[in-house]
Amino acid sequence: MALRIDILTLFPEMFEGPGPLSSSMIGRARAAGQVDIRIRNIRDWTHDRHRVADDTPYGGGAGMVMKPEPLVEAIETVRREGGAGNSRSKVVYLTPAGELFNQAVARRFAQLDHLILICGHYEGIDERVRDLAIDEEVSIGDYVLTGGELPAMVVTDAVVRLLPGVLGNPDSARQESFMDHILDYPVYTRPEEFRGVRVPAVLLSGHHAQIQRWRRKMALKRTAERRPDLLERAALTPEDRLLLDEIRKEKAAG
Ligand code: 4GN
Repeated sequence: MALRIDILTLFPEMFEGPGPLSSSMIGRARAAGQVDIRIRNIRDWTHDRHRVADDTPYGGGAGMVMKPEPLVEAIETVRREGGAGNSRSKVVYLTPAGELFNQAVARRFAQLDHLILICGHYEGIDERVRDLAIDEEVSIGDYVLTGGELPAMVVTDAVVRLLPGVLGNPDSARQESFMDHILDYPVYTRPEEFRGVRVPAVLLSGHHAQIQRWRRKMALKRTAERRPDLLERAALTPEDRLLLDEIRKEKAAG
């Protein structure tokens, strides 16, 4: 069974039309039935004539708080639709206060049967929704947005591209590229010379082993320069260490 993702939002129009979840790889995955993405309007679970989903905060202060009843009812309904107890499901709230989202979290979510993403707005959700209905809180980075919709799209994209068959990969090949904690090597396409800048000669050589070695070296160099923190956690082979020595010597020589 394909992964199902429900996105609960007060602003479903943010997901309408051609957008990140309808284009490119994610759009194709949806069309091919590899993922079932549903945008759900939290307002559909209100019961009053004006479909009110927010209210003023107890204790006073600026802004509005998302009311608990519609949100919890929405989560309960959507969870039941997904098969509830018979499926691996997770309710995730997108918030700057959550655990930082990364490739490991994406891989974990890609193993689920049902992912339910909750988009907050205004001052956020009533704390009791967190206590009663949220399994996990995730942040896509240390900044504040007007709502959880963009983070939900980011998480969805990162998860869907890992699903078996979605990249056209048999399974796990591409998933490994960030897993080994090394940044990508630089890539080039035609023309051979662009505005005076040539493609590195080794890439035109047809010498496969040399090309592989150069790519690994450039990836290590880039990681050492930009993300030394990643390099510390990387599983480096003896050949990697030789390449890093070479890089250090070249740097010292200028
Ligand atoms: C998540 C939500 C940033 C993130 C958000 C993030 C909506 N901004 N870094 N904004 O993943 C207060 C209540 C802000 C909802 C929340």
